[in-house]
Amino acid sequence: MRFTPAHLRPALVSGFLAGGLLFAVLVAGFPGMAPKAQAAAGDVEVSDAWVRPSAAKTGAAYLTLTNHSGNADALTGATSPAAAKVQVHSMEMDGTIMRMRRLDELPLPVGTPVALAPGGLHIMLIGLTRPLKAGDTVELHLSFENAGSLDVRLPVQSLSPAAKAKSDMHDMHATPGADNHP
Ligand SMILES: [Cu+2]
Repeated sequence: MRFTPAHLRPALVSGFLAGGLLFAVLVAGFPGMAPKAQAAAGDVEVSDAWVRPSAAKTGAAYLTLTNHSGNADALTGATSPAAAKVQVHSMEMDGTIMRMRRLDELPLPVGTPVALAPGGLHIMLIGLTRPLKAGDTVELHLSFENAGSLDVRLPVQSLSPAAKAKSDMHDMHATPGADNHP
């Protein structure tokens, strides 16, 4: 699935792929914000986006970025109303110690999904303006070297979208009519 500015709507968009594979993509523009003029913003696809609940001063956001343009691109920055600072971090073993490192930019090769997921690359939300509770949403403004910028809205949840979809299927099975989607 590809999101171009024309597809960016203020409402939360959930896409479900049939055929046994259930996957949800949550992408949205900020309400009240006019669509951006950068036509190239649609060249970067955002999927599997979510934020872990956090009652601490920092939090972590995860998403997968796929560059559908014909040129190499890079995530060069991010901001969020939910945090004072937003940084892209990598996690690497340094001897026996796991260290987080700040990346100035995250390269996005053509056509290769770059996954930011627990245990590896992540978006660090530093100086949270409020605790992140399951069911909340976090807005992220992503800036790319070539593709302009993109506003996405991430659900706060304790499981990855893939794991949550599985869990929701079980929940729906247990309680008919339950709707866990916002
Ligand atoms: Cu980090």
